[in-house]
Amino acid sequence: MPDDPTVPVTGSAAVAPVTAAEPPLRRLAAPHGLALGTAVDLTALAEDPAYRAWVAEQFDTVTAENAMKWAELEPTRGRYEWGPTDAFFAFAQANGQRVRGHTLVWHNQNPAWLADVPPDELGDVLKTHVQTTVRRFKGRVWQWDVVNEAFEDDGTLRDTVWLRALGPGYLADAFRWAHEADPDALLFYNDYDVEDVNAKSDGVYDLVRELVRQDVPIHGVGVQAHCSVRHAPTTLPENLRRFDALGLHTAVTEADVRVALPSDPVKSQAQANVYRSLLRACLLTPRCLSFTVWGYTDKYSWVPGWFEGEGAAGILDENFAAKPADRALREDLSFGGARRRS
Ligand code: 9MR
Repeated sequence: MPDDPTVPVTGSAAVAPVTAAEPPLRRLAAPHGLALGTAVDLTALAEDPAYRAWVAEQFDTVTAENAMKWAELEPTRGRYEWGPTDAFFAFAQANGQRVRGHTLVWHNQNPAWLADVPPDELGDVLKTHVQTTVRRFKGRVWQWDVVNEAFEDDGTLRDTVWLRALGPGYLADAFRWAHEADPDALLFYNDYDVEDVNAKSDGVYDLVRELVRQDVPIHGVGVQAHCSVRHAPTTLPENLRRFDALGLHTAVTEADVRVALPSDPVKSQAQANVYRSLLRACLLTPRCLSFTVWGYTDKYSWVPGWFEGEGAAGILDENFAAKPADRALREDLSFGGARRRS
């Protein structure tokens, strides 16, 4: 394989294993001003050398798949457990990787003790959590998912513990609290099923436009992009463009593309096409900063546990062999001129 990242990588028909001589994804992405990332399973990172090596070599941004969620950080009220996350940051630093912090305000994976907090104390408790966490990693988080999944499919605000106790103002407050704690971090709103222009992404658009108008410190919108070959976005470029036009960064934050099991070559090729369309949408959007896959190998994928009969959603199979999807990403990053950043 050529060592020059501008030379195309070929061969999506017959999928050859990626060899050590090939340029890593991160190097192919660099001329585009785009960071290539993956979610990281910290247990696999500690126990599986092949997994660890691939994360270290291929990606320039990493997201802890679960370890930075509130239930993991503060299982007992008032006692933060930073150990696993510190190890994750040390790994990222050793490999020259930037961290996407995931996530501060969510309705899921919150500590059990939160259920016993009286509603009139929830605002203080949330502020303390946001600021304790952001301060702990001040200067070391590139992008924070400040608020995650706050919308329903119809574009209204999701009925969560936060909306009920604090009203809709909790969204702006969360961004202000995070900004106070680390003025240099890029602060994102992040959600799923907002890839297309649809009722849900319209709701997100209206919210962030209003936050921008009010000078609330929000800097970006993350589209998760949990897709399937049977349900692939068709209007992602238009959608990202409208957020870009507000002056906001965008990012593809959790890409995966599941197929009905068992997979076969036709499904794998269809999957590659979806990955390719996600990446292209990001490349077409001047302020799209990063393209993160939600786990790169099927070996540790969350998908089969959540979608009965579906899986094989990653770019590498369970044996770390490249699928057409991996080749498609390499091809698209290799062909075409580097995009101009605005
Ligand atoms: O991949 C994560 C999985 O291991 C957890 O069990 C699950 C619990 O909610 O969260 C998964 O990650 C989610 C992410 O944090 C937010 N967007 C949707 C992701 C997939 O469910």
